[in-house]
Amino acid sequence: MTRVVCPGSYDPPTNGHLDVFERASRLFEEVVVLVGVNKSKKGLFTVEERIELLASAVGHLGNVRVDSWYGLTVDYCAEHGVQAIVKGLRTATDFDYELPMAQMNQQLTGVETLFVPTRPGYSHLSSSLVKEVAAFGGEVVDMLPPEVHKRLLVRLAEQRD
Ligand code: COD
Repeated sequence: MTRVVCPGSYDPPTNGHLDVFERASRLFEEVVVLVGVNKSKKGLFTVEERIELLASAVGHLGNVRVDSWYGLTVDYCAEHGVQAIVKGLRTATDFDYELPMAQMNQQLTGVETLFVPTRPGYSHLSSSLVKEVAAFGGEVVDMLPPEVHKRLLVRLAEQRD
C-alpha cells in the first residue's frame, strides 16, 4: 500500500489545501492529512476542531483520512508506514521554506517529499490571509470548503463579542 501524508497547520483548511488532497488521492492508495501540533502557537481553531473541519472537507474522498501529531513528521512516517510526504507549492517563497525541510527529512530517515504545484486560481490562498480578510468582513466564500466557511464566520463573530 502506498501511503503518503500531507502535513500542515490547517488553521483553517482552504480550497488550496483541499485541491492538493484531491490530487494526491488520485495518485496514492492512502492519503493521511496530518495536523501538526505546535503547543506554543495558539490557533484560531483547536487541533480537535481542525480535525473535524478537515474530516468534513475530505468526506467525499474514500482513501483520505485525518490524523494529528506532536513531534517530527518523519517519526509519524516511520511509525505509520508512510512512504512519502506530499506538500503543495504556491510560490518561490514556499519553495525556499520547503526545500531545506524536505532535505532535512530525507537525511533524517530517508523519507521523500513530493511537491504538487498549486492550481493557478489558488496560488494566492493561505489560511492567514483568508482569516485576515474574513475578520474585516471581506468575502471568502469561494476560498473555503462550505463547512469551514460557516465555522470561520461563527468563530470570528464569537471573538468580536
Ligand atoms: N495551494 C497549494 N498548497 C498550499 C496552499 C495553496 N493555496 N496553501 C497552503 N499550501 C500548502 C503549504 O505550502 C504547505 O505545504 C501545506 O499546504 C500546509 O500549509 P499550512 O499553512 O497549513 O501549514 P504550515 O506550512 O504552517 O505547516 C507546517 C508544518 C506543520 C507542516 C511543519 O511545521 C512541520 O512539518 N512540522 C512538524 C515538525 C517537523 O517535522 N519539523 C522538522 C521539519 S524538517
